[in-house]
Formats: sequence, C-alpha cells, structure tokens
Amino acid sequence: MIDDLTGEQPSVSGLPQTRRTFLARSSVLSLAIPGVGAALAACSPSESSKRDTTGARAAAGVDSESQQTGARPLNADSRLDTGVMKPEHHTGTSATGTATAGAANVAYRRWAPELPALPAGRTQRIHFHAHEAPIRIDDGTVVAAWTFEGDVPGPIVHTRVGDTVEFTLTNDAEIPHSMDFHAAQINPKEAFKSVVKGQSHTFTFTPKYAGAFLYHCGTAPVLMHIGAGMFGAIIVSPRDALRPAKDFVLVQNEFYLAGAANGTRASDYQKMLNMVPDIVAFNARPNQYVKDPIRVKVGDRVRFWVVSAGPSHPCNFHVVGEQFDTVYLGSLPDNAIRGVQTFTVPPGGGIVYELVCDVPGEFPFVNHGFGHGQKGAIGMLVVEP
Ligand SMILES: [Cu+2]
Repeated sequence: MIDDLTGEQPSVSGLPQTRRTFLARSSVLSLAIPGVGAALAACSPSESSKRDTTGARAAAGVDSESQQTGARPLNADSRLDTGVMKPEHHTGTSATGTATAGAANVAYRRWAPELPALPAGRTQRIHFHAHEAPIRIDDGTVVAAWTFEGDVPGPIVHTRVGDTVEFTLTNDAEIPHSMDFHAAQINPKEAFKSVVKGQSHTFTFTPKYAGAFLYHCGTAPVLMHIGAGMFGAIIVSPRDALRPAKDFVLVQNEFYLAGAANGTRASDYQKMLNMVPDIVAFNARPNQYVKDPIRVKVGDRVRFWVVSAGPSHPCNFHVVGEQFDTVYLGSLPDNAIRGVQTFTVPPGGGIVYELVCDVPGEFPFVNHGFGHGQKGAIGMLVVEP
C-alpha cells in the first residue's frame, strides 16, 4: 500500500513574507546546502534589515541555480543535519505558503490507529514525499504542518526483523528534509542526509530488533522539523508471530503553536525551545479517541505500540482501570515485564504494552503526566460485551 503513496507537488510561487523570512534566517544558520549557491551563504544576521529581500533572492537562487546546472546536489555534508549544529538564533515558524494555503477547507479526519498487516515478501519498498500541508487537528485548529505524505504523523510502516526496507524520500518542499529511521543501523551521514527540493534519495536497511520505533526528519534544526510534524512510527514485528491481539499504534507528540495565515496556527521554534506545549496528542489530534474511541471486545488482548515523537517530552502511558499484563522494553518478545501500571516512553523511544480486556467498560488511556493528558494526550478504550 505504501509503495503507491504519492504526494502533491506544491506551488513554489508567491512565497509570503513569513516564508521568505524563514528561508533567509535558516539559510545562514543551518539549512544552507553546499553547492546550492552563494545567495544562500551571502546573507548574515547583520543584514537583518534586508532579510525579506535577501530571503527572496535566496529562495530564488535555489531554483535558478538548479535549473542552470540541471542537477540539484544532495547535501553531502551531514554535519548540517545533526544535533551538532545549534541554530540558536533561529526564530522561524512552519507557516510557509503551502502549509497554510486552503486551510479553511481542510476537513478533520480521525487518524486510524490500527496496525496495518505485514506486507507479503521479504522486501518492502516505501516511497514518501516530504511536503507542507495544513492539517486540521480538531474542530477549531488547523496547523501549518511539514509532513511525510501529507499527514501528521506520517504513515505507519510495518516490517519484520530480518526483512529489507528500501526507502525513498522525494522532497517536494522548498526547505531541505531527510529521514531518520530509529529501526535502522546505518551510516547516518549517507542514509539520513538532507534532500533538496525536487530530488530523491534511496537507502536500504534491515531491522535487527522488534519493537515500536520512531522515524523523523533529521534536518537541522531537528527540533523544528519534528515539532512541525515530520515524524511517524515504524513497527518491527519479530520473525515468529506474537500471540494474537488487537494491535494499535499511538504516537504522542507536542504542538507549540503561534498564530499564522489563513486561520492556521504555525509551529513556533522559540516556543519549542521553551518546551511548554499548547497541545499534546496521540496521533496528532488532541482527544480524538475520546470523541471516537478505540473499540474491542471482552476477552481481547490489546497491544499498544506507543512511540513518543516529542520533540521534547515523554509519554507516561497508563490505562485507567487496567493493568498491563506485559510491557516489552524492546526486542519483542524478550525483555518483558509483568503487572505494570504505568511505564514511560522517552522522547525518541517506543514501548509495547499488552493488556487483557476481562470486563466490559470504558477505559481511558492517558499520559499520566496529567498536565500533558489535560492538553490532549488522552483517549478511550471501549470494551464491548
Ligand atoms: Cu524536515
């Protein structure tokens, strides 16, 4: 299914001021691409009075040079794509033209948490597009998001220990993006390097361990790219099937929001640095599974694959009225602990939880760090007779 996923090609014209400003600032701090052109390197913070026009030239420079050379170089210097770079003066938001266009007409859609079946065969080819899009996360909030495949989180990837994942990222966005799979052991300088607009990059890996793993854009500043929506879950099943269960994937993330164009709210880098989120959610819609619960039957075993995308906070996962029969810390079915009430997923981590639904009822699942539960990291597991 994922093989066939394609993204929309966003318009590159009519960059709004916020977009130009972002490009101007980011170009001198972390997003400059060797070989892309002097225009990107030329602007400096001391030229702040010229930021908008310099940014416009920088944005234009990406396209014009690419057209002139006929080749858009990949970023071969992945020092730019890691936490080594500290763009301390970055003040951007995610409010690009493509991320805010048409926001009023974007419909709310519940994010399906069911784990998709494993694909047939031992090699899975996945092609994601990075692009920007407005995403309605509740009735009153549309976020200007940076996405994989036009949604937040990106699609669930389901693979198996020892299988081969051949992954391709195509970047449709102005800003460079990349992919970092936590299920891969691979040279990040090569595999996780940034891809500029219009280019694609492919790498292959074989997961060694079963578990719930994060994937995310690793382009600097990583905080900004995860915070703006570029994350998802890759679920690695063991070679031998686990015991039967109803499998659900929950990716917790935080939103740090400012006002933006067209009624959208932009992810705000300075707020991310301060680490006080406006919203915390499972699968990027606050309280979505309270409004439309996850439903199972009495006697079912439920397995939650929980990932914390952060960018900065853990998920203290707990189900009210239940106890976890088993919690797997990693490399399922090894590393199991029994009889657990609450267990914490660190940002950038994943934990697998199982419980048996002995009695009917409504069981809230929550981030028991209740400041974050109150901000939306709560849902409902309905056990039907
Ligand atoms: Cu990115």
